Amino acid sequence: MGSLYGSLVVPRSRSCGRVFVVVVFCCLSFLIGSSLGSKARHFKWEAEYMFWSPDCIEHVVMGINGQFPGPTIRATAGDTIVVELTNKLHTEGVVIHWHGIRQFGTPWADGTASISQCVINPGETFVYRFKVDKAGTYFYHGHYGMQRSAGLYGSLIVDLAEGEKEPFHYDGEFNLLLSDWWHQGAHEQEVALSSNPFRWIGEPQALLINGKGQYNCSLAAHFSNSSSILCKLRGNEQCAPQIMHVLPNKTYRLRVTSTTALASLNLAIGNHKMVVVEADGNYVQPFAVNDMDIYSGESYSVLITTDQDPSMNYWVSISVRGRLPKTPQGLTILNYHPTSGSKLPTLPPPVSPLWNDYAHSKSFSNKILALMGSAKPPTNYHRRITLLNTQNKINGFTKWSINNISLALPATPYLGSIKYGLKNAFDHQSPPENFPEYYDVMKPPVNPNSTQGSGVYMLGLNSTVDVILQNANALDANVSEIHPWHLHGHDFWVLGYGEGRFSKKDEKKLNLKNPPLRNTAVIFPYGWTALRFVADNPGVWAFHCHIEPHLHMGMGVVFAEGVQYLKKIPRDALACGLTGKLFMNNKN
Ligand SMILES: *[C@@H]1O[C@H](CO)[C@@H](O)[C@H](O)[C@H]1NC(C)=O
Ligand SMILES: *[C@@H]1O[C@H](CO)[C@@H](O)[C@H](O)[C@H]1NC(C)=O
Ligand SMILES: *[C@@H]1O[C@H](CO)[C@@H](O)[C@H](O)[C@H]1NC(C)=O
Ligand SMILES: *[C@@H]1O[C@H](CO)[C@@H](O)[C@H](O)[C@H]1NC(C)=O
Ligand SMILES: *[C@@H]1O[C@H](CO)[C@@H](O)[C@H](O)[C@H]1NC(C)=O
Ligand SMILES: *[C@@H]1O[C@H](CO)[C@@H](O)[C@H](O)[C@H]1NC(C)=O
Ligand SMILES: *[C@@H]1O[C@H](CO)[C@@H](O)[C@H](O)[C@H]1NC(C)=O
Ligand SMILES: [Cu+2]
Repeated sequence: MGSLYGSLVVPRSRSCGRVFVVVVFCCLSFLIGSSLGSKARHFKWEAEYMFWSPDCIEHVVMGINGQFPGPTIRATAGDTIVVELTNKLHTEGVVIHWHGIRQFGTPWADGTASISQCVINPGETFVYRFKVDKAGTYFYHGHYGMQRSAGLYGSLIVDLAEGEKEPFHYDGEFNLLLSDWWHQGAHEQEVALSSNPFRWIGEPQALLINGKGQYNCSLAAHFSNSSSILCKLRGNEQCAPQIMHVLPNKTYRLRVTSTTALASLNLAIGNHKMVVVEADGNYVQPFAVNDMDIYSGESYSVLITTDQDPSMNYWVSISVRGRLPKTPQGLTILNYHPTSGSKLPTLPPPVSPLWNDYAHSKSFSNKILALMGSAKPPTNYHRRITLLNTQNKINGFTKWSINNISLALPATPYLGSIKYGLKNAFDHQSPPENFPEYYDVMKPPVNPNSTQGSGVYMLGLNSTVDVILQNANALDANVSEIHPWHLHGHDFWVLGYGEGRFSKKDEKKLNLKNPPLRNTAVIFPYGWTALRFVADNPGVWAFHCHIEPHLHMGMGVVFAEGVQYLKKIPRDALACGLTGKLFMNNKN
């Protein structure tokens, strides 16, 4: 069997070193942590365009401090993160959203353009200061235009506070930040999606694991009958896979996050089962699987045990789910030391489930339940909002709408316009709470036209809100897509998934006993998903499909609660639009 990196032989000590480093780091941080407690962690970042070869082909990507993906933030629960972000993009604004961090007391640091803040102009610096209050696996990404598609993302990992223990054991860990990559630049994609006639961006050219994929060659070429050629990589290329070096008979925690623009993924590791233990920063009842789905916006921790033949190597693969795949699997290698060097696995990569085997996906989603002892949802809700997801036309342009309104973000961030009672900053009519009884979710809309809007769902502070996400047929017959919905500022309980239109009889089947807490939940084609959350975080919060083109086409809503209780919103966050003018006229 061939060697992956011709001349590269990974010395044994590197892998041993990894385990030692973890141990030493834990001891050190225990000593420091126990005497000093939580601390502020400062970062100085510059967002910039740069040349990079994520999939062995050079393109322009959006990076941070010359890195793609951006630097990993590692912190301890209770710490304050301070990121001084300077915009070095020259011709466009930028913001960064800290995905999964609830931003209690700091809604202006949520990093959503037009919602929580004004974009940071070229050359300007904005300071994100917020507390990471809960251990878990998170990430960050751009939240303006399609900057996430351009490559603006990275990992954010929060360790448990000193003295606390995970409800599972592991000897070492790896981080797998998953994404998808197009050769067409993000600006061009944006223009394509906003054009009439509509131009779809198509499937990604490559799937990336920690920002690395291969477009013009394959690590597994010798297992396929296609004409793909075997990658000849030295190991130091930007697109060379990051090999996961492990020791036999150990347990590893894999922190898996998906920041894909479009692709829903299935992750598998040859010959190894994965035990799911964490979802979106919350513990789940552990369960073992051979492969797992992950949708954009989600994060998981899974445990693997290195109990397989250590003289072999094993594939780690990601493949597209829910859309007819036109993108090769993303691959890296699980490498047991010392005997197996950098050899390619002798078995073909795992075969992923059929892209449209939704029963497989639903079975996985339904296995995710809260770990015993986790916070339970309130038994009753105060308000239920049903959100119908449809694809529509607006003056001939293709959009996504929620209860017939396609979200069009205003120029002035809601946080400021609501706080200061500015009447003309956004639509003051509240968006619909439901959709007409007669609407057939199984068929293309009879009248496909909808409208654009910028209204807000104003929630009572501390009220319990149920959201029923209702999927439907898109514009074309027999098409209904997957949409992973992500809520800012809160976790929600996922009370259940179901088929067709949500009805009274579904009500009784909702899980109030051990629903998982999450920040992202999928709606399956033609299905519904029921969520519950407590609106206990004063601020304005986006709730949207995490598929970047869908959000760009209006697939989102805005929630606000308790904004009047916010004392002082940093002016830096609101120095644009009508709030910018307000400050200019009112200098004190
Ligand atoms: C693949 O891309 C890399 C980087 O651009 C290039 O060096 C290499 O020659 C390409 N290989 C093929 C077969 O096109
Ligand atoms: C490749 O072709 C051979 C012979 O036609 C076939 O037996 C095998 O299953 C094919 N493999 C794949 C991965 O399609
Ligand atoms: C791993 O554990 C198995 C079963 O306990 C044992 O047979 C094997 O020798 C161990 N391998 C190593 C490399 O320690
Ligand atoms: C939808 O809007 C278009 C114009 O944008 C119009 O021509 C068409 O008749 C409308 N469809 C219906 C069913 O009203
Ligand atoms: C959406 O709006 C159009 C045009 O106003 C209307 O004809 C259609 O019935 C509405 N659909 C729903 C689901 O409310
Ligand atoms: C909301 O809940 C918080 C925390 O439980 C409490 O401090 C606050 O007073 C409540 N506010 C309202 C308006 O109910
Ligand atoms: C949609 O599916 C139905 C039932 O399976 C079928 O009768 C119909 O022809 C399909 N329509 C299209 C446009 O594919
Ligand atoms: Cu979507």
